Amino acid sequence: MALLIKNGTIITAESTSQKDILIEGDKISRIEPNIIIDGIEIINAIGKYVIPGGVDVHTHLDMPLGDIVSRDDFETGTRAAAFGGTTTIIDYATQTRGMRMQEALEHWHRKATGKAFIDYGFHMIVTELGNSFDEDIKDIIRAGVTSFKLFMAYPGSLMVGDETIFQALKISSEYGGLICLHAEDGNDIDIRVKQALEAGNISPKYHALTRPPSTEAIAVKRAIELAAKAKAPLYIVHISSSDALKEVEHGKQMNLPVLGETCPQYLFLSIDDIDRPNFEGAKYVFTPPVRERDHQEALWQGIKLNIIDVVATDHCPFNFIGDKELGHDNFSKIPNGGPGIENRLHLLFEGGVNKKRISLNRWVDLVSTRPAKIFGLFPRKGTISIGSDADIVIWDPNKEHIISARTHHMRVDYNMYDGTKIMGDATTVLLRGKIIISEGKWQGRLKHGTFLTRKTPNIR
Ligand code: DUC
Ligand code: ZN
Ligand code: ZN
Repeated sequence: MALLIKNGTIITAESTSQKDILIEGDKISRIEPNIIIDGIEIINAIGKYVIPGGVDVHTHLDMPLGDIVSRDDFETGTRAAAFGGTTTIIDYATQTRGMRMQEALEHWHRKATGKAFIDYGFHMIVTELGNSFDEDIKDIIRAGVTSFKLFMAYPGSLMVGDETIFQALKISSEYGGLICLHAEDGNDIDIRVKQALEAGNISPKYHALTRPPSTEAIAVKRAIELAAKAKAPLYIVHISSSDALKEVEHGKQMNLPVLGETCPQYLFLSIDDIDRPNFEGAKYVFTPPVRERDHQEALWQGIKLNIIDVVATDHCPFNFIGDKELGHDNFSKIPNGGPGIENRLHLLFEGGVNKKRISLNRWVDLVSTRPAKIFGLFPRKGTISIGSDADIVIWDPNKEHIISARTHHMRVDYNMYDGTKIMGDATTVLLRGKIIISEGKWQGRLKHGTFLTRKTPNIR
């Protein structure tokens, strides 16, 4: 089956061009001006941008948290992602204590197989290394899961000590893997949380006030020192503050292989949101927390200066009714996480391109190309080039779209950006040459999202 995309403006991280794209089977086979072939299906992209499908490298679908589970599974989450122009995700599989990494991976495969509408890979969350960690890390990398996440926060559940982080950095880098770190000082935060609750401070905003920027920056600094000692690359997930950003900048200035990720919530939301009345602030409880407004501009600046490499979502949806309410009388019991898988390209386009903070090419780089490169998917994903998977989004820069929980496709009862006006939207979306959304209408009858075995990361 062949398909021709005509008359669009192709935007990649490197270039902007007026060319047609021929797709044969799963792949892009020709990119040339004015391709004419009779008798095949044509998509007319006149007046539209033609971009590589978005790559969201930070999601939590079907993720258990205490007695509840994140509300989107691999079916609803990947469908919502596609509506926003994302065609690849990397989700976090979790190895809990006492469990081998292989077991966790099989478990996550069972969650996703046959359910996903877009392609997916996994990272492995590691909560303990165990006796055979060297073998385990090697096996997991061989299975195509080439990155691992460790936590410096949540003592008693996810947090690991510096010795574990150091070992993981060393061993995984020997086999070409990449360590992703959740950098917040968990012990310091726990003391602050206890003090707040003892003083009767129970409302959602204390989630942010007990995790000040210093608790993030100190952890980022320590993490970079550990990575330098281990001579290993390091990827800091969900950077939320200018303080943490400065540590990453410093690491980069020292020529250390440190990479930074931020998320739209840190570019668009602030402490004013978590302080909304009637417990509405709970909708904005995720970790690290929202910050004072001036951190937003610092992060945009970090994007401009390439201190931030990737914008991912950390999509981890819980309902306001029923889920977030669990913390009505105690902010520390509010499930941590917010929805966003559908709106990443929208928000970065509006706040970045339309507000003239970044170019169209940098937009594509941040949401597709750079994450694909870093996490071993390039050039199969993350670009429009001959031989790449035909994961393509037709983006209409003139289509107005107001974000709303009433119309979004995520299976969650609120949207953190409700009412935000976006000029620009994904209108047609292709996954490996198959049209899954056509002019805004769902066409994805088959769940033909597949697991991606990733190559070793490319951090340059
Ligand atoms: N960290 C994440 O990356 N996601 C959800 C919660 C958390 O602490
Ligand atoms: Zn985290
Ligand atoms: Zn996360």
